[in-house]
Amino acid sequence: MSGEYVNMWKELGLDLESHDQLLSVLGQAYGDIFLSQKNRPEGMKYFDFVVSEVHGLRIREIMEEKAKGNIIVGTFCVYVPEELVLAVGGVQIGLCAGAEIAFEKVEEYLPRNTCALIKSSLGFRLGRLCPYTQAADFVVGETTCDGKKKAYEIFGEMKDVYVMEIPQMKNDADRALWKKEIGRFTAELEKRSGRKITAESLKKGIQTVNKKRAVLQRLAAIRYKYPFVISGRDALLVNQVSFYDNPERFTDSVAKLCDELEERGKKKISIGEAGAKKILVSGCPMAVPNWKVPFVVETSGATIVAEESCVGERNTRNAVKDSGSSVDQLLDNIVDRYMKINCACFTPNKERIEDISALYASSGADGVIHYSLQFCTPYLVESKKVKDLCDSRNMQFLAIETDYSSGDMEQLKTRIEAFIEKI
Ligand code: BJ8
Repeated sequence: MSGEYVNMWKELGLDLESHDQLLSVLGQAYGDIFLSQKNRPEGMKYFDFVVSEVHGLRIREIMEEKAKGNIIVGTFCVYVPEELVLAVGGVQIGLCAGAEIAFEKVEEYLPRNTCALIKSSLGFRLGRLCPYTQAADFVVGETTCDGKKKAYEIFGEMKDVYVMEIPQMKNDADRALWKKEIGRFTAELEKRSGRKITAESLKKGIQTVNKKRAVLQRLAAIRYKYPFVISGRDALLVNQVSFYDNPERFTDSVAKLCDELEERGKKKISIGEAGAKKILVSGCPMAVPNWKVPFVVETSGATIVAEESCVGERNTRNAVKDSGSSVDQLLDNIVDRYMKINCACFTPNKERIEDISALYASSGADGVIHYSLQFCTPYLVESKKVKDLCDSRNMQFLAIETDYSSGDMEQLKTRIEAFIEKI
């Protein structure tokens, strides 16, 4: 990334030396994991460009939005409704939490046995390495798992943090609580932006986010039909970029990619070896730049064809209805849609198991790899339920538990290769 951004990074308070090192490590990893693939779709060039400018051009655009008086909202969970942020003219950014950054410092604040995603979110802040966190006017936390909930108390000592209470169950009382929280968040956004949400602005926000989800669903459906026209790595990258790119431009770029993929499908143009096994990955979200498991899977004789994850299907299924003429009716639609995100933090959560079963069938997968981060109690507990589902349906199943280090790459590779051979 060019030196033209150095002043901007300085103003954002980044640790320039460590930031340079981070960019160089990321550039190397990106080359090895993504650019080395053969026969990639042309449409991925847009995403390569976005990643190459992830701390440059996109940050500049965000700073321009800020200068116009639009609020910048950082998030760590797909439960935070982007529709509302757009309705006040703001920009919502899903903050990275996919790399081991400043873990030594982090462990002065959090127990060592905290999941890597939580440690990473704090690490980027403590290490002053994420321009998005620095640029955000405030960060929205949420009461999902215990680790996150408590880590936001620490995060709040270093950054303006607003916490949304997320229900833990799916009953009427929980819906009522969630409706109240959506109302409280709406008021917060109006206060911070100095703008009132209207039925018109909210409808527009809903439509923009629906289009983004619809195009990602289109991408998913193409992969089910033509599983080898794009790698799982590239599809994951597209989903990761959806969290910080301009929504309209992103939607157009994915639509173009989808057009190309359909053509490739018809012409039988493939990225992989004939006979590769098709894998459904299910579990914890893979935030940028967490690409370890997809890389290992796809260099072991398989292609990932679907992700039951918040960076994947769990976040893109279900649109928000845009019918309704008042803000309150539209807020109800938002409440209903978000209550259907079947995160493992809910209890009971049988809907997630049903989702996995349906996705296995629609994607035509040959096997399921359940991916949990170490110390992530919600997903580790549900891993057994996913195994039970797979056993009862004769679906091949492998559970892996890992972190963001590269220390277990060889071990993972051995297990994943053996699993793929067995399918
Ligand atoms: S809606 S999955 S994005 S909370 S991996 S921090 S659960 S200990 S990320 Fe998530 Fe929202 Fe749910 Fe989705 Fe805790 Fe587990 Fe760590 Fe996790």
